[in-house]
Amino acid sequence: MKKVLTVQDISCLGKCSLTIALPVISALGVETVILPTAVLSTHTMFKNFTCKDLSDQIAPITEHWKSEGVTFDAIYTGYLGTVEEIEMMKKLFADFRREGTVVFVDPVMADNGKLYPAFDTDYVKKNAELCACADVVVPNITEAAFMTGTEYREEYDEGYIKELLSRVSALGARVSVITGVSLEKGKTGFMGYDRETGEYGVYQNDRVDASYHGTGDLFSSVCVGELMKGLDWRDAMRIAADYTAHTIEVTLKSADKPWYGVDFEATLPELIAMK
Ligand code: PXL
Repeated sequence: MKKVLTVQDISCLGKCSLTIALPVISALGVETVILPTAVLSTHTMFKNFTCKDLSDQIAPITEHWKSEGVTFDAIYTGYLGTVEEIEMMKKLFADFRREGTVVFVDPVMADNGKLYPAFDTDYVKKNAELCACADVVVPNITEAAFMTGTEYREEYDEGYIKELLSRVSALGARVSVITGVSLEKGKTGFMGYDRETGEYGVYQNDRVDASYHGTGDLFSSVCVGELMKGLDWRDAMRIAADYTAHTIEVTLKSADKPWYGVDFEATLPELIAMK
């Protein structure tokens, strides 16, 4: 059985990060090892959430794993929180990377042209360094613009996305994918570039007019699970894009609380059957 390590926070209530990655990747038939970087009472869309940093646990936990001779088929990092933790990820990649290990970095830090409140330019710089150590990176347009010092545009064309892609690709990952890309009115999806083959991958599905917390984590978790099933990155990401859009549609039919998260539990059986 394939084994993935995912490193991100655990927000106990509300759906994002580890409470999505663990059930989703497991449902795809892949063993999911977790390394929680912080424990929060809820995700950050709630008021008055508590947060306990767990970065002092990263070294002892990973040292124990090393003494057990543990290896991973993929390492997937999401929301991390501090520059120190990002730095620790570089060491973790070096310690656990083997021939064929897929290092997948989702540099969660910004959206809609803005950094999340907790982050600054040092955090952006560190994330760009982390992307340089990865095999696959999946920034959204805002994250890609910040990491490459490119102007963020709300209105853009394929030329702008290709320029962003070439700059993200220059950071060093083999596959660079920009998410949340809309190349036609009413559509959304991704555009990616494979540095080894020089090929682009573009996928657009119907845009669901709603924005839910945690959907980026859902997209990335599905990508990682599907990559572990042996799919090509373009197919893995097409399934992830379709599944995420479908799950948003299903969630729209229930109570309206976009800040809480999506009802992925209702759609997991469909994900398992998707090709
Ligand atoms: O969904 C990404 C994410 C994960 N974890 C925490 C977050 C966010 C995004 O805001 O705040 C704690």
